[in-house]
Amino acid sequence: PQAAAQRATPDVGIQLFQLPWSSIADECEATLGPSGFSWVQTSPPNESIARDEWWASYQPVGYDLDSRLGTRDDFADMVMRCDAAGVDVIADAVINHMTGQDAAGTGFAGTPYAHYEYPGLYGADDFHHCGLAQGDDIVDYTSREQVQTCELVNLADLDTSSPHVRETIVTYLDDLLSLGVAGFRIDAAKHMAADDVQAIVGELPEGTRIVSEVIRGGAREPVQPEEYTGFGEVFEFSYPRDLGPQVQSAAFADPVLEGDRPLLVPADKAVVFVDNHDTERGEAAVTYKDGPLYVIANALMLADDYGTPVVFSGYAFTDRDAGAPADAEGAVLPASCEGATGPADSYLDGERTCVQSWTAIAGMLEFRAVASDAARLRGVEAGSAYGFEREGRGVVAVNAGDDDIAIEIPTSMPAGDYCDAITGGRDAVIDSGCRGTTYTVADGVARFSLAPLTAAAIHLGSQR
Ligand code: AAO
Repeated sequence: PQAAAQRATPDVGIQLFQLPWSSIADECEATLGPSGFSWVQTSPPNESIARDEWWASYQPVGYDLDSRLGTRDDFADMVMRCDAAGVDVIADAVINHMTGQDAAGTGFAGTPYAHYEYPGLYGADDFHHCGLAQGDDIVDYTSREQVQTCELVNLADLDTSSPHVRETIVTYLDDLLSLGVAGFRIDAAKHMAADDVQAIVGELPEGTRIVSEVIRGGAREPVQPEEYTGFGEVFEFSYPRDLGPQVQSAAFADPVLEGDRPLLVPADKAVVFVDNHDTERGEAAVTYKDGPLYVIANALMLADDYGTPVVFSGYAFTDRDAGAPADAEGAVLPASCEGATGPADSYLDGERTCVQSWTAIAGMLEFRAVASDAARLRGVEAGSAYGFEREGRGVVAVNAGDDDIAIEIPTSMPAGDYCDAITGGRDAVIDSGCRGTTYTVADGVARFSLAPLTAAAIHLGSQR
């Protein structure tokens, strides 16, 4: 039966938040490549202010690749090793702004700077000073002018309409491309006019992947993600805002399956996620702190048919600002995920969540490889349980509630026994049977008995 389970190469990313380059390289070889992640999104690679908080990475001092996460050589080595493992690198590009500290200082790699003065790169004339609010800060997101010409939390806002600024940014991005990165997350893209972003990325080689961060605001916000889809993809925040609360409340509703989902960008422009480094500290309904519910949310996303999913993996925190564990010089410590198979009951601050290593995630990547070309059929609800079929190729089911639930999902998959990809992971079929739970398809129905807070997934490649 495994031979029938042809595999596509699914487009699935993993955000490895604040993980040093040497560790990402190890992850590419040990886990990301073998599990079938096609790209990894890194934290910003350039020199930033020297502070312990994670968000120091979002205050560029310059574009030398020398940061708390590693040197230029470390970065280049990571890109090569990931590429050899079949994993593209998407770098987080902070190009909307420079630092936000009022006082002058010295960057992580020793470069002196002042607010609005970055020797060799930018001077006072290269920045917006909107004059619309105290301290030039954005206070009103319903004003396009404020959003795009005032400062995001005091960060020196580059005038991205200026030829010099554009050239300087393009030179930086070209440098990263010369090391082999496949593309960029464009940080704070909402705060740059879409025309400016388009002009900048238009200078990059064709095929460079661009994913813009444009947080979907309310209808009253004039700057919408749709403006940024002409030259790349965008993170679609409506997706986690829909999925997360459903999982959290164990009350599922089917998405609209015909065409693109309302209020969401077209599927081929959408990068979707359960949470990211901002939302796990903010609006996300479900994060690593929710353990099994987080597995359920990720399983549903990876089984779904809308957008390109990106899984998030960071470190545990109680203080929102706390950086990843670092040495005395501020360099973030390497971390290994060996032995991590699922969410822990509790975490110490700074402990890596290692989501990329979880058995269920590897299993769902295989599910996606086998089933993602098939239609996503209407879901079935049974109390707090919910599931759906990817027509003829896979079925996923979850129970987000507190009671045992039996759920039956009609399917055109061949009758037989299947090994569960959630508990059995990738290659869940073994000589003696299944690595994890066994489920049966009979009479056109897949039957699952699900304990509270568990998930199940079967696919053509997991038939016994
Ligand atoms: C730090 C300090 C500041 C200090 C500053 C300068 O915390 O106190 O002033 O340094 O010294 C990160 C951290 C910041 C940090 C910054 C620089 O999060 O704390 O500031 O680095 O070190 C907006 C942007 C969006 C941005 C987000 C944080 O549009 O681009 O704010 N995300 C990226 C990164 C992020 C990073 C930066 C940008 C800066 O991912 O990590 O900041 O490089 C509404 C708007 C959104 C807006 C949010 C937050 O969203 O729509 O556009 O995001 O508000 O202000 C509902 C609503 C939704 C709303 C959302 C809020 O869901 O529907 O509209 O809630 O969560």
